[in-house]
Amino acid sequence: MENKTARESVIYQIYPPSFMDSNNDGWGDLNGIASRIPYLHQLGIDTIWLGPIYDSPMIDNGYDIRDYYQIDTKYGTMEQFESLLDQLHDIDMKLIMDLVINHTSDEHPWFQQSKSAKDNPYRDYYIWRPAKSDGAEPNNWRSFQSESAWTYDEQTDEYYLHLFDRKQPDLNWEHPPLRQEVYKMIRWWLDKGIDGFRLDAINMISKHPDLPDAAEDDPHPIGQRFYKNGPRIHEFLQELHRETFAHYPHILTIGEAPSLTMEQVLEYTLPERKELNMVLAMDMMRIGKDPHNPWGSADWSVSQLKESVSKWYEHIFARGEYGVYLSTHDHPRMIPDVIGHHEHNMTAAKLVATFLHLIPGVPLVYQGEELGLPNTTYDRIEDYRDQGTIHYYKEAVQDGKPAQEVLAGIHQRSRDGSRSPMPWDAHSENFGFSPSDSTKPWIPFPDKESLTHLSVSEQEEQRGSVLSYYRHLIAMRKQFPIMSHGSFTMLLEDHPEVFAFIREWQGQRWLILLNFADVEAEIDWTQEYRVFPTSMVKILGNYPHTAHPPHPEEEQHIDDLQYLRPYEVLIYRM
Ligand code: TEU
Repeated sequence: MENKTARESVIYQIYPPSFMDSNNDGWGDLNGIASRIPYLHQLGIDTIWLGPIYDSPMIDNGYDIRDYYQIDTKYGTMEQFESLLDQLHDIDMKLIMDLVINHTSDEHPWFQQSKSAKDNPYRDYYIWRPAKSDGAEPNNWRSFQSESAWTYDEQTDEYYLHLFDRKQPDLNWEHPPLRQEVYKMIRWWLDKGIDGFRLDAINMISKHPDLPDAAEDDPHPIGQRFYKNGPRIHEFLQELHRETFAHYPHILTIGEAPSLTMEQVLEYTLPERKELNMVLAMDMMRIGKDPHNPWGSADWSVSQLKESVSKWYEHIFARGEYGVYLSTHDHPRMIPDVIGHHEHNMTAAKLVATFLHLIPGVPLVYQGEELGLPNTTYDRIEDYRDQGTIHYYKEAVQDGKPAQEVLAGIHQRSRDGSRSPMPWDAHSENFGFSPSDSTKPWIPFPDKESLTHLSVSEQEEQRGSVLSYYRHLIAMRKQFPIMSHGSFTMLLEDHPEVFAFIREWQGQRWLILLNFADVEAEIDWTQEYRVFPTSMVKILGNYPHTAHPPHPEEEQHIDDLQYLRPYEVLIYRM
């Protein structure tokens, strides 16, 4: 895709199990999504990233693919998929699919063949190794689920590698026939007219050929330095591009490629390298999380946020593209990190929204973020569905940790925190997620009372709702190219609470002020020669009486602006 267009996108992530159920099985589906097209259209987004909907045993909600060419019956049929795609295209909306090619399900026929015999033609589609001479596993890598990255298979007396769950064996990209099969499948989908892909865990497809042991103090997950950004990654991506994407010039390709350096990001995304259109900037979501312990928390601070935004802007913006997101199906929602006081929840949700749409980078909105949904926590482990969460709970409790303490960590960090169903309708027992009131969703709704006023039906009624604020912001992004293309200058760099910056584009200058604290913040402009003295006009704010549409143009002076209220947002044209 041409970079100008890519940069102007607003992408919305649909997590299919939890978006909308049309056939009353408590599980989201394609017809459910189709029934909500008017909602998506009104939100103003132009591109949908649809989570995996392929045939799957669903141990990882579809990131474990059994058949790349089939729609899972839980989601519907291929006809329904094609109809959804047509309906979206009719209103100029794009659909990109999740492409999971680092691994498949262990129920995929390739794996079934592969495990059956060492001389099976599919053997090398996956990564098999014998035990070490002392009987130990082939190496000491741990999976993202924290268990060993190897599972023993009796049939051929060898271990297979899986960076994720044991039911998600890693594909062997060193094996050319496997790569050709993958390319064929990708072309098949692109020939259907889809608009591109989000490539799952794509920087992990090239493993160090020796699969060496990692140092014992390696960060979680142990062994990653030998498979993240591995030796042949760019050779594989360029071949992938040549064999597939190059023949479909209008598509968008977005790589999920955690923990890259900025130099590495450019290697994935510089247009002349012909690999991917963009990668996702994931580090903002990692703030507040302990890098060494997937269940531990760390401090969250505005200065870390500033560091991340500046880093991506300075190194990438002038030369390549990147997507920015603050929540997704893999991370707890961001709001709780930001929020201190419940009375300010909605104001804080609008602050988060403004931040996402005003910083440089292509915004990705995760379903429910536009409602200001908080992170979901359950009091009983039985309500959790994520395998990694359940595995961790069992292990920790077995090791003698008090259950309450374990649950507290899970509340902070479980992926299920962002996976509860969309609350569509406040008047229905199950929030209109399924047609029948009595249908239980696959994962429970959080506390009903708190959810009622956050539902779509309630928010559509309220002028000052988070939903209407999102709609407004997205419309602004379409109207004002400065929001996508403008340069970025950080102000008040050392302010511990206020995130302030200027965006500039073709003679226009906007000043954006965001107070991330739950208390009033004081601003001292004297050091900021770049804005002083300046007269300006307010465009947007998130406090009720300053809400959009803006007041009639009224000049203000920067030196009158000395305080920001808790979680206040102000945007000015200078
Ligand atoms: O996530 C891959 C990923 O790279 C991890 O860093 C992710 O942040 C981690 O699992 C969080 O606990 C992708 C998908 O987004 C995820 O849902 C899948 O489970 C995973 O790949 C395997 O397909």
